Amino acid sequence: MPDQMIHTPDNTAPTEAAPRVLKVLLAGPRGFCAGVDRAIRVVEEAIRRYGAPVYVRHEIVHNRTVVEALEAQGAIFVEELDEVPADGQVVFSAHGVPKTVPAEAMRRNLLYLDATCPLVSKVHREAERHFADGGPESRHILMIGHAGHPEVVGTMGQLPPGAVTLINDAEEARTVQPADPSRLAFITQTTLSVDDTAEIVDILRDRFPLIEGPRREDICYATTNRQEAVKAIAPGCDLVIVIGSPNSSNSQRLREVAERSGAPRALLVPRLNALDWSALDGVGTLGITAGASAPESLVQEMVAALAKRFTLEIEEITVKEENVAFRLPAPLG
Ligand code: 0JX
Ligand code: SF4
Repeated sequence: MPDQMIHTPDNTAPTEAAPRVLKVLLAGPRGFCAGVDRAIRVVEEAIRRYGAPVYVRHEIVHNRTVVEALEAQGAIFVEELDEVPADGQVVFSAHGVPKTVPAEAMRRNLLYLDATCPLVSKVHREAERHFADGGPESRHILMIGHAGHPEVVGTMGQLPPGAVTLINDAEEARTVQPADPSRLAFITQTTLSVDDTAEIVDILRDRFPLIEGPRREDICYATTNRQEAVKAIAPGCDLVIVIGSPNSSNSQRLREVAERSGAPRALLVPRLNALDWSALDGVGTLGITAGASAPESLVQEMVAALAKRFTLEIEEITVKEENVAFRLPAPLG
């Protein structure tokens, strides 16, 4: 009898069950946008040119992993300029700052670099154009956005107090009572929900037919594309994980969009070490995306950990290719 036909207890023993299959749908685009990439490069380049420490006013982008990596290179994060010493160099975050901030930096002779995303600066210029120096052409501005968010504070702070009224939601759009409804304009935060904002804009245009504004809103390409991508994967998923920080507006919106687009559950998870594995019980298809401030390494870290527990079937679903890049601000570019 040939050797290979001998059945020994070893080769007949049942083998350990293979890990169960988990299908993973990766949304594309996801993660870093051009404004975030530029803002991080501003800090890195400032440290390279001027030496550590370089101060950064507010988290450069809303992500702890990014902040900690820059701290390791010599960045010091502060909330206000008065925490920056007299001879310090300071970078303003991607979200933008009120006009009072560069004015104060100049008054103190601080060397400052502005990492405000060019797409946020564009909204600042729009606001100034509508305000038209408060002259006869001036329009009162309704800003659609979330109270207290640094981008909203920065954009409203381009104009004198009282020039802009914040509209947080559809209810406020229905009830706002501007002094002169014939001289109005609207602008928006760049990281809002595309669908919620469309509803608010419709209400404003209905109530104030003469209101001026962008064709749709000021939501940026990156926010729009990431929401479209999560909409494409959500209906086929039992759970969507959005990698991003709780203080990241665009990441929060991705989580909401996932649930509204058909995912039974969506979780915002800053990174792997915050994942509660029991969330995957009973999940056959998992969607993964990442906010505009979340590094791709955090996605890969999660996929690698999943691969240790499951047999993964990964599919990448890309709804749009992006090729946007911004130059560094003048002193560095
Ligand atoms: O909270 P946001 O989404 O505005 O900011 P985050 O998470 O830092 O994203 C990148 C910066 C976006 C500015 O528009
Ligand atoms: Fe700029 Fe949009 Fe990125 Fe904000 S999310 S930094 S506006 S590209």
